[in-house]
Amino acid sequence: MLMVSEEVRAAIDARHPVVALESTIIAHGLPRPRNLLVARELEETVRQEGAIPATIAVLDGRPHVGLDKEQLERVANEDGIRKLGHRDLPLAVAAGASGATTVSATAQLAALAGVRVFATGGLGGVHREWTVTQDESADLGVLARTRITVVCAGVKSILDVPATLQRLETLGVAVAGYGTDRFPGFYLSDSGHPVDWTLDTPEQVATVMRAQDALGGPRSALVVAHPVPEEEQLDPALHARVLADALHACEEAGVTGQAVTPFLLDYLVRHTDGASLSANLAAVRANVRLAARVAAAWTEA
Ligand code: PSU
Ligand code: MN
Repeated sequence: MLMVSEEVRAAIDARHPVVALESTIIAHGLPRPRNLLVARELEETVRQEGAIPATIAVLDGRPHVGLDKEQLERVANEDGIRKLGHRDLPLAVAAGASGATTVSATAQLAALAGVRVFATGGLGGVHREWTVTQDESADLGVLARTRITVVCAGVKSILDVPATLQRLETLGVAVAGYGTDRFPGFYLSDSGHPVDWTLDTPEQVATVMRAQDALGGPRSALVVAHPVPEEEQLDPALHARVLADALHACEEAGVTGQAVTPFLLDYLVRHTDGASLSANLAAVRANVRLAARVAAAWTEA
């Protein structure tokens, strides 16, 4: 049932570095037509670093690991493409549906295919107002039970960052700052919250991955929290102002569930004159590059 592209299959078999990429960021996280350009650019970045990109999505009921040109275009441009968390995968397969995969679904499919390293922008997490809405991304639960290394820029400030860090701790997901002892805030290099561990090189990340496997225990993930370079972050004052407006607009519009994250992301792009998009892209690009280096260090030994 899993459709692994020939190129990705060959790379996995040869222990050549492979980086999984999620597709929700393309279909629902970035505006058209920029999204397709970014999707291609991210794949190209992985290749420049000597690794093979494996973008993951479900097309006509088939989970794909590694997309060809036309398939990537469908993810970026097809109207009605769904957003699929891991719980949606069997339903989408049975219905013959097409959808972009979130971190939770991408992590599950990557692990199934044997891809160990995954790059994304930001993880889903605990939403503000959790006590009322109980909205916590399924990403966290899946990371607690999936042996994958996720390179991300932390979680978006649209979420409750300390609550998300606490949930990661409770769920037993390993978290390390890359080159920092601060948890990054996606658009911002520093969320204002610390992390307990710091890793400074791809080789150190790979050493942790090997220790995870050697130590047994639950098959949980490793989150490598990689801050957006300070000179590319969103201006913190602009960020604080627009975020407050965005959260207010979301509540006013009565947006709930899966629609919350795309609504807030879109609001930020429109009300920062694209500055949030620039910071977003800078973060994702840097993550993809680092993930390729981690994948290389991982497959080397
Ligand atoms: N963070 C981003 N951009 C995104 C997402 C998160 O910076 O597009 C997407 C990811 O695919 C993530 C998903 O897995 O949102 C989380 O959605 P939810 O809160 O519905 O689980
Ligand atoms: Mn959610």
